[in-house]
Amino acid sequence: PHLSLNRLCQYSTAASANLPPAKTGHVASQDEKREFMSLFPDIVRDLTEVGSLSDIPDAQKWYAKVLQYNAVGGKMNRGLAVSLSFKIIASPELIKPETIREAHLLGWCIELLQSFFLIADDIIDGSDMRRGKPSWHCHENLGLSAFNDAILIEAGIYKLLHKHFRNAPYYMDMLDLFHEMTMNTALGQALDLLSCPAGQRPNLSKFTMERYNSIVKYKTAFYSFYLPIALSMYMAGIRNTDNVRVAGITDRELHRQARTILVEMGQFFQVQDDYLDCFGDSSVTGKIGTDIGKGKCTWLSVVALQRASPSQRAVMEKHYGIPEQSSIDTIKALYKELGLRATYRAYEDSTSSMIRTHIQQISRGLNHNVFFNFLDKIHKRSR
Ligand code: DMA
Ligand code: MG
Ligand code: MG
Ligand code: MG
Repeated sequence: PHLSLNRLCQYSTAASANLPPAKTGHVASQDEKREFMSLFPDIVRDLTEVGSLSDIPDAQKWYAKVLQYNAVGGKMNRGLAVSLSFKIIASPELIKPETIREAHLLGWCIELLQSFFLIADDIIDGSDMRRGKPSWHCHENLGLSAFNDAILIEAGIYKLLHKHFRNAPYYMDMLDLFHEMTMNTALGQALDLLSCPAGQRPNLSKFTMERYNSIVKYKTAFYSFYLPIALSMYMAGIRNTDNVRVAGITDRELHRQARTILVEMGQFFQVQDDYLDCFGDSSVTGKIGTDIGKGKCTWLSVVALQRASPSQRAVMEKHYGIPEQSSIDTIKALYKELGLRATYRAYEDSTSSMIRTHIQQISRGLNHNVFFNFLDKIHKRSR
């Protein structure tokens, strides 16, 4: 069904009042998180108190409000990953308060990219809740005008990069990288949407694991996993597993290696996201699942179709992608009948150990802890 403004928000602010605050998982240390968060006021100031905005005070105030509502409140794994990785791969003389601060600034740029995509994603997916509160388009009936705020946030990335990095030798590489990651993510979102075109029944014959892997590689893995590590590599220069500086900051082979592992991890992360959409606890994830009702090509739907008998497939054909609660319940019951929860638990263990093995197989590349740290953060996650 096409987006229409009056259908945009079924979510009421009152519903969120009953939710306990989102629980924190096993993420970066509290100190690192606090240090990262302590930069946020500077980010808002950089973006809103630059000379040119003082002649449009209303827009200036609005922008600050948009940032405060949308850029914080998540797990911040992506943002924190830049400095965590930088501390592992950079030579000791490079690790000092100024460079850690720069790594945090880049981390905030990723968090802004994430908020930009999430505002749009929630409008598109009809998701009324995010991080335990109404999605931005549901906040104060913003509706589709929320989309302009997504654009504002994206533009902020380039303002920050220009302000803080324009003289860095890797400025161009970083700009290219942000542009490439944005393009990839949007292509992934396009693929995601093509599986369930507006006004049509989902085309279940397209729900293959191969297709699924492409969707999630593009829509999630690049910007969530490769981007933070690649940024830290640009900042640090590159050292191999024996801590010997092996290459310039843009060494292609090392980037290719990192990218391969990180894309694998990102795909794993999105499988978890899909599982949590259906079987997660909203008070922990801070969002309400919409995948079944929207007819998304998810890991659960693909595995279900692989396993379904002809009559079970018919249930999918009839009920998948119908937003009525009774259809959603029917699909959830089918998932349970097919044993998908146990399949997921087995998948989670085997994929995590497979990725671990792949990391160990990197012989002349980056310090393995860059990858292990990231993997530890997502294994068995519930939010
Ligand atoms: C996430 O897909 C991808 C992007 C680029 C935001 P999703 O719709 O499954 O994410 P979520 O479950 O957070 O809405
Ligand atoms: Mg979504
Ligand atoms: Mg989506
Ligand atoms: Mg999801």
